[in-house]
Amino acid sequence: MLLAEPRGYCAGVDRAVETVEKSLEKHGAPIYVRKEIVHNRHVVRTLADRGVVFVDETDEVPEGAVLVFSAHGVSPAVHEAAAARNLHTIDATCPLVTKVHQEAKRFARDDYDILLIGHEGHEEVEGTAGEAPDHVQLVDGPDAVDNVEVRDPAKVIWLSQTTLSVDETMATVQRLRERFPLMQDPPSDDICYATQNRQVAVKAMAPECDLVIVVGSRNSSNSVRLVEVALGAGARAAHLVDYAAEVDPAWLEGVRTVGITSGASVPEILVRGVIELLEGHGFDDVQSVTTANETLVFALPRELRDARRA
Ligand code: 2E6
Ligand code: F3S
Repeated sequence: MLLAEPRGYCAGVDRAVETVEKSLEKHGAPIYVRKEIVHNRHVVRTLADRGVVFVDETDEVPEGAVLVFSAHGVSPAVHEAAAARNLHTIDATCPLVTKVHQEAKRFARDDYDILLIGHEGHEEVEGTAGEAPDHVQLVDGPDAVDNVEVRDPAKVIWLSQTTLSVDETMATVQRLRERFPLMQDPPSDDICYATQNRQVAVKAMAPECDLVIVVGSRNSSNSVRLVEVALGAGARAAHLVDYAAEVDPAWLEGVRTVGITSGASVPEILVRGVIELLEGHGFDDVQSVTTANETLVFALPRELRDARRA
């Protein structure tokens, strides 16, 4: 059994989950969270059991209640809608998503056409695009490039969602650059350190693996990307599971080496469950494949800071 490192929680998820926990402690149940705080079924279920009410939109929240914005970020229109209902808002947006929002605002102010590479319908791109809807066009992968139109090819920049496949994004950028040779690059990487590190680790592990199991939820962009990256890097098979119970014993037939990793929104306890299941199937030689060490920690939102790990 090979264990990819790094895997699991990133600094932004750790901060977002702790933000909800501390908000519960400080304000008492119920508190409300717009969308899933992070895209993980287990995290959402556990918090719901503790009195967190997950809603789709601000209009489902009673006037004056506490509302936490999810790690994926929200547009200015959502902030305004919450203010109009006098909601007490706490923003758990990952600081690395906020950074992309700032870039979108800055280049919109300078009247650039902004080509936002990302997945249609994902909450993060809805929030980022909402910073400058008149300047942002979504580009959902290399095949979407032919449909892009810009006003001035000398004033174009690409930005991206934080959780994309690095390789697919570079393919999209290359196609864009063929059409718009003067296109500018983002001031810094938008695909975040955690997404990149988890992809590098699974790439290092995958060629050795007959099977890679990625722990993560279907709606978790970075988790789904790990399955694709594993397959692209030579794993003979790769599957996404939320829980150990979803591992199909048929997947293990003829498998000598199995690799395990997990998305940035996945608690380690779920990975433990998969490791124990595989140990039960005779995979008792466990080794790590480590490609980076992560030490980044983000401060909690200001109003909760005194409460951190109190
Ligand atoms: C916020 C921003 C980026 O679907 P996605 O991978 O974006 O989200 P999660 O919640 O699975 O991962 C963490 C995250 C939060 N990534
Ligand atoms: Fe943030 Fe990247 Fe995690 S954008 S929430 S550090 S996956």
